[in-house]
Amino acid sequence: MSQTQFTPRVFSGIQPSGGLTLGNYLGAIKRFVDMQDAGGFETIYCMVDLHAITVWQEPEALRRNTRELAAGFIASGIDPAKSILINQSQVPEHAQLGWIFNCVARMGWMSRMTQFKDKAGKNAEKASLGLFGYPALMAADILVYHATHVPVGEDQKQHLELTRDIAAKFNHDYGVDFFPLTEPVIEGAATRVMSLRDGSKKMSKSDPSDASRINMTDDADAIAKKIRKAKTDPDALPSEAAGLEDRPEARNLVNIFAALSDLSVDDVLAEMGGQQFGSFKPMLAELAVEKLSPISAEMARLMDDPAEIDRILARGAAQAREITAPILKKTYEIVGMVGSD
Ligand code: AQP
Repeated sequence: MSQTQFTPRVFSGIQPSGGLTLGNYLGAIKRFVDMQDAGGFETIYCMVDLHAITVWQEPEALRRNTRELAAGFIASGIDPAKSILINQSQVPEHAQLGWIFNCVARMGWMSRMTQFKDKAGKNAEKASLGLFGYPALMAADILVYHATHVPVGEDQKQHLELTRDIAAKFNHDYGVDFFPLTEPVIEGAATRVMSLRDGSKKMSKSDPSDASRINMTDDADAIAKKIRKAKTDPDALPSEAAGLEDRPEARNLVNIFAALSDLSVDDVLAEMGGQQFGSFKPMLAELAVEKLSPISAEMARLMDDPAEIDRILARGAAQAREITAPILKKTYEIVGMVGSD
């Protein structure tokens, strides 16, 4: 079978399941902006509202969080004139392809997803079916654009492998070369930003402890206080990255510093090695405020005009459907749905 050449296309999304965190910013959005500005790719970025409701969301909070997330994307540098910006539910082909992929993915594959186990915990019986099926919809989000590259944080690696498995099984079962094997792009110093209270846990917007994360809407005082109180150990910073092994909290703060300043961890430690946290933390707080304050101020300004955000998302959905409708139609045709041929 000849190898199809796919248009270089980037897709990624974030759930509007709460306010944006520094983890989402460094692990995802900042890199979305880099890929948009680097050129060479069509870029599509998404507020994945259908994923958010796999756990309970108050409707008004979901609406607000979706608009605030869109404001966060734009304030961070996503330009709706350069990238397609959408909320998932306005592009129905995501969910339609998601159903087909529910029928391609195997129960055994889904049962191995560690994020489901983490999120459902001991209460798996009470988790929604949507939470279990989430990775098949995520595969559809990506493949309904024939996206070739997906920038994500480390925690999404397993879901990206499943996306490739689904594409490969679909292509094999139907004897086609229709869906690409998408490449995950997991790069940079902050692919896994950890909780400020526990270096073994990912910083997460749904962590019950607000002190565990920096929210993109935190003011300068809140950021400084959370960094000052961040858990650390009593030792000074090492001069090389190897010295951070077995020091998860120290490594986390250095990774955050490196990612915010666009330096490597080695460069940061070459300069800061030997410093105590008493002097490093205020520098980190100052850097975080310098980088995040302009974004949160712009988010607040954009949130003053939610109708404009809605217009941007509606325009994005129309552009997106020019890509997704033909891909879904062809998928239906391959699968054998009458009315699509
Ligand atoms: N701590 C993190 N470090 C680096 N990257 C992260 N991402 C999330 N947390 C970190 C990346 O952000 C993108 C969007 O993630 P998501 O909101 O769709 O889902 P999530 O990974 O489950 O994020 P949260 O904050 O933990 O949300 P909740 O609490 O609702 O589950 C992804 O690219 C992810 O890798």
